[in-house]
Parts: sequence; C-alpha cells; structure tokens
Amino acid sequence: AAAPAAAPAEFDFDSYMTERAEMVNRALDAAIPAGAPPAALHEAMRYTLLAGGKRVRPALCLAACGVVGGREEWALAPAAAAEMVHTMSLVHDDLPCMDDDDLRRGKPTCHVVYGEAIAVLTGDALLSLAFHHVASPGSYPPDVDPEKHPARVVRATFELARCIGSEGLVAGQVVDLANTGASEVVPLERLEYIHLHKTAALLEASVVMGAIMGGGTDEQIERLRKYARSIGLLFQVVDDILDVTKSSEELGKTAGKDLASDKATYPKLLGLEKSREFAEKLLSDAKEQLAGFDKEKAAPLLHLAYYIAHRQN
Ligand code: GRG
Repeated sequence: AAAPAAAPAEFDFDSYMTERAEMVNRALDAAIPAGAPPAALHEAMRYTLLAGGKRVRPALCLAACGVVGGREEWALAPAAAAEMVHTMSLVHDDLPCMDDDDLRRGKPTCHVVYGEAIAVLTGDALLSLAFHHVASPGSYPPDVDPEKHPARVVRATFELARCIGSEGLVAGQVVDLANTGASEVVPLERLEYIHLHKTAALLEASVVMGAIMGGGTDEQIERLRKYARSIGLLFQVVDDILDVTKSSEELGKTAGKDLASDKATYPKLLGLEKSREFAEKLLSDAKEQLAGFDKEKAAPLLHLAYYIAHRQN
C-alpha cells in the first residue's frame, strides 16, 4: 500500500509539540517537591518523570481542550496527570518481574538506579500524584468557572480512573503478560484487545479529559473518544510495522527480530501489506471524527494523528 496520506503543510507541528512539552514539563517540575523527604523517593520520581519522552498524551489532552473551544491552561492539570500515569506504567513495566528493561528514554531505568523497591513505590507515588494533581483546586488557573469546575474535575477523574484500571490499561498489561511465551498463535481479537487497553485507553483518557475540561458537549466528547481509540490502535499498528521494517533494515544486528520473537504483531497476523492498509483505515477513521469541528481548532489533533501514523521511531 502507499504511504499514509501526507499531512497538510500549513501547521507548524514541531513548534506546537515543543511548546506543549515545555509547558507540561514546567507543570511536572512544579508538581514534585524537589528535596522533600523522603529524598530518595522524590528524586526517583523526578528522575523518571523529567527524563524526556515525547509528551504525546499531554499534547492530546491540551489539543482536545482547544478543539471544543477551551483555553488549554484549563486542561494542563489532567495533561500532566496523564503523563504521570504513563510514566508510572513504564516504571512498573520495566521491572524485572515484567519486561525487565535496563534502559528507558535513553537512560538507565528507575529500578537500575534506585533499586526495585523504590521503583515500585515511585510508580505508586506517581499514580497517587496524578489523581492528587487532577483533583487539587491549586492545579487550575483562577479563571476556570467556579460553578462548572468541580463537575468537570469529577468527570475527568472518573474517566482517568476507568481508563487505566482493571478494565483498562492494567487489563491490557495482564492479558499481554499472559501471552508472553505462549505457544499458541495469538488471535487478532486478542491483539486488538491488548492494544486498545494497554495503549489506546490512556490516549482516550487524555483526549476525553481535555474535552471535558474545555466544556465540550457529550456528543463532542464521544466523537473525540472515537478519535482517540483510532489513533491509540494506530500507534500500535505503526509500532508493529516499524518493528518489522526496522529489523529488516538493520540486517545483521536485529534481522528478523520481530518475526523470530514470540511477540504477536499485526504484520505477523495480517502481513505487512494488510497492516499498512489497516493503519491507513485507522487514520482515516480518526480524521472523520474531527470533521465536525472548526478546522483551525482541530489542526493540532489532526496533526497529532498524522504524526502517530508517520513516526519513524
Ligand atoms: C496504570 C495503574 C497502572 C499500572 C501500570 C505496568 C503497567 C500497569 C502497564 C504497562 C503499560 C505499557 C508499558 C504500555 C505501553 C505504552 C506505550 C505505547 C509506550 C510508548 O509510549 P511513547 O512512545 O513513549 O509515547 P515516550 O517515552 O515518548 O513517552
């Protein structure tokens, strides 16, 4: 299949992402007390949270707030919270009892630097901080409507909890772990279940929280939810495709890595061609959900979808 349709040119996506990342990094930096006791815990939290990362989830949250007509500062607290949850999921995923990874975002993983116990607790503390941050009135600018604000915060909190819990992100991880090393071929429905839960669910929470904080209507929120689920799945399909294309490019180093490993992927189940077609369909589904919104306000979400479809790593 042809490469996914190119993004329209008139939007400076790189500057958009850089500015959002800076804004979120400042909020994250301010949210964790530097030097507060217990020092090792707060140091480990800052080490993992401020170690880089593309900040895609916060950008989605801010962009969703903007597309429904909100000021993005209204969604900065949920945007930061989404990154805290994402980071804690990576810290736990990297532990020896799960993926056992030594490197994350180009740096030694939390448990390598601080030990396993502190890494588990760093994840726990980041998860708590995420909810603390969303619910705390101090996380919001003073111009947020004091009448509507509490209802929006409660609704956003509900979405975050629902999307990441035992029927969301955690469920995806559990089903994924159960597959590891299994001799049977993983059916396509199960692969989709894993990706919709492990990856799409937090993208969904990020987008939906942004739309709620921005004052979106129920109909707008549901459209954006569908957008998020499409790009969430797209994220993984593209990841799987990159796994294959990269491993054949890096012949000799990691040749056939994906096809040889026991990990289920879209190219393995569908073939490369059909996987690319599926990615194309998910991108067009996501774009369709944006059709009813103001074009200029929808530009960041549109370009985030293109970015996820076209990224090279
Ligand atoms: C959420 C309560 C709770 C527990 C966590 C360990 C676990 C349960 C889940 C693991 C989930 C996991 C590792 C999902 C993969 C998500 C993913 C697509 C990561 C890569 O995201 P990028 O590319 O990474 O946005 P950066 O580093 O740029 O942020």
